[in-house]
Amino acid sequence: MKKKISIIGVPMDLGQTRRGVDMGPSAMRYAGVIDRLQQLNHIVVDRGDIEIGRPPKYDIKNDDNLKDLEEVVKANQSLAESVADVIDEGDFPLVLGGDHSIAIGTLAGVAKKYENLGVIWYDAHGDLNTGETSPSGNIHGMPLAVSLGIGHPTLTEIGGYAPKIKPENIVIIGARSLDDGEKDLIHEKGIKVYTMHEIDRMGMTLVMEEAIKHVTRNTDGVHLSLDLDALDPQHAPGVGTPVVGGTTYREAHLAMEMLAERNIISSAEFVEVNPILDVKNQTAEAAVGLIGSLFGEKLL
Ligand code: 4U7
Ligand code: MN
Ligand code: MN
Ligand code: MN
Repeated sequence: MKKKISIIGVPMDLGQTRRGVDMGPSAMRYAGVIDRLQQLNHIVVDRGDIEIGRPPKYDIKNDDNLKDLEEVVKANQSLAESVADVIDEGDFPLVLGGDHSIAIGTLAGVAKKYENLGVIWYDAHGDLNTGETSPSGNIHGMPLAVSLGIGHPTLTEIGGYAPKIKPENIVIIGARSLDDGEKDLIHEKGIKVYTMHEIDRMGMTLVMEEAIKHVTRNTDGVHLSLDLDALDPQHAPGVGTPVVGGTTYREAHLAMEMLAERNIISSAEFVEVNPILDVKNQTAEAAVGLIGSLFGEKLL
């Protein structure tokens, strides 16, 4: 199905401490994301990049264990506005990161426009930390909690409302690294998680069938948040927090192809591509390939 897709780049790297992930949007553009989507007959508008403030000194934790909080909040506020504008204009928002802290702004913009938003969180991690539970103070480990309304109020109130999403509308896929506080939150809120164990055991086909069922029950839109570290580091080496034992290149494509077949995704973001850590832009190219599959690319 032909779509009008608006691309928003977010050169954010302040949600974590490995510099270079701010170049992710460029790397995906150079890997041909626009051509790839135009080849599929979609109309593509590149809205350029969100401006990111630069702190006088990087990686300074505040008293709440949140690094570079002010700049992260500012950028996410403006991202939320851009994303909401894109939806108001009837376009599909495709956000390119940047570290995963930008999901706070993306979801603040998207959820404003949906009553009951479903979320697929494709990631090695849960991103369910708060300043209290985080071992790192890195905000890219917190966006899913923040969107549930859990965490520092300056983060949860971005966009002027909270929460953005409900625990029963979320599915996490590909998890293999969860901190204790995140595990507690998953149990407490009853969040559906397909860890690598379930993917091994059931196969990606069944996992995606169940996941799609889960996020489309009672929802009026579904957001895909894809962290490239969900893929095994063999296939996506250019990420800041790689974890061995991830989904294969083909499993990730199959997941995207199944989402395309069902045409359920109404907004998406691809995050954590770090060109400094990458090998010949392989991770950005993998991301662009996955974007192709999500938007309907097929061999025959
Ligand atoms: B990503 C971590 F402790 N959980 O909070 C943390 F393991 O957006 C990693 O998924 C977070 O890449 C990874 O710092 C965040 C850590
Ligand atoms: Mn809403
Ligand atoms: Mn991750
Ligand atoms: Mn993540």
